[in-house]
Amino acid sequence: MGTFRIIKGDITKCRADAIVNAANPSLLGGGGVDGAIHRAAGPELLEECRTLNGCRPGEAKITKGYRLPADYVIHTPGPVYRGGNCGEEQILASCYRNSLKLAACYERNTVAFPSISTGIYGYPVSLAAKTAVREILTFLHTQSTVREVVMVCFDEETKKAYEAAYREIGQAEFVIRKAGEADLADIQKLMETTVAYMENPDWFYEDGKEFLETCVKEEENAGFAVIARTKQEGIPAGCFLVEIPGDVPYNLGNDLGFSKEQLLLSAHMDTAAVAPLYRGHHLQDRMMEVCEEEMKKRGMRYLLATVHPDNPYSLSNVQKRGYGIRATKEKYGRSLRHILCKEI
Ligand code: AR6
Repeated sequence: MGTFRIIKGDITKCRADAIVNAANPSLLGGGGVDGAIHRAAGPELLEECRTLNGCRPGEAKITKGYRLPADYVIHTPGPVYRGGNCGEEQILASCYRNSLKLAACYERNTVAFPSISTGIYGYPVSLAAKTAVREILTFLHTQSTVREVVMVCFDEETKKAYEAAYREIGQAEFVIRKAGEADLADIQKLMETTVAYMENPDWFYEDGKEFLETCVKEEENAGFAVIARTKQEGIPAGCFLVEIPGDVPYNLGNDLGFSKEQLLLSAHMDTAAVAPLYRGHHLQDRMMEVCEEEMKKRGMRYLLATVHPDNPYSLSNVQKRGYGIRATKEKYGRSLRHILCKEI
């Protein structure tokens, strides 16, 4: 994962591979940081901007940096703040996301941002900072081209707001509890996000997820699910699903030559999803621990898991919790999987 820094300074002096400009939709210059960037880059920047045909709020376009120390300038018009109910947050999030995607596309390793929309466009800085930091960290946790993002704050108050937003995510506390039917939509969203950001979608086995509903139903004894939420705001941060399949052909115990009696005491430690923003908090491990405790209470003996052999993250996670590789074979169509087991 790349690094994120917050500094006080002037972005026009920044030696990043690319700096971001809080532009307006014409891309033809203006006041604030936009004016400062155009002054420092020289008139060639405006000439190149004229060829771009403007840019919609939330989108981003790239030019060379000319006389700036930065090689490139990524221009993104932020939203004008109109009270917060006009889609401002989504547009601001898109500014950060699209600027970072463009930087990665141009293989830039370091990117510097100003505080988009919090000057002339009037976005309250404490709110803007939360959205900005969330988007930047999510991006840094899910790709490896952009290695450093620097937030360049022009004044102390802005810097403090970004530092507070960063602290809030870094020091987040979580509540992990049994998931119920009311959590179903949040769990589905967590799983979709996990697949969307995965390096190799083949690592995630998406079919046969009908049991998800079984997992969250109180009366069912065929599964168990937990959801992790932030303590402060209840934001869904991760989920873990366990299936208790019983004596059926797809019970993984069959791949390990289990007897009928053993099959009835086996649980599939099936699916883990952690929101990219909250990676690094050991959530998968903590959720798995809760699930293992529950399986113990229910009298289960064999905890079974499958991991794609090329997925080093999941493999080291489960091995650290004491699961050993018992077999490696093609499962779920033609995809290779290690089958791991932990006896409790
Ligand atoms: N380096 C870093 N940050 C700066 C600099 C600098 N040199 N100069 C100002 N800031 P603003 P917006 C900070 O108004 O709200 C333009 O006219 C500033 O203190 O530049 O997105 C455009 O053409 C504030 O914290 O951008 C648009 O019309 C932050 O940069 C409109 O302003 C953003 O303030 C965009 O408004």
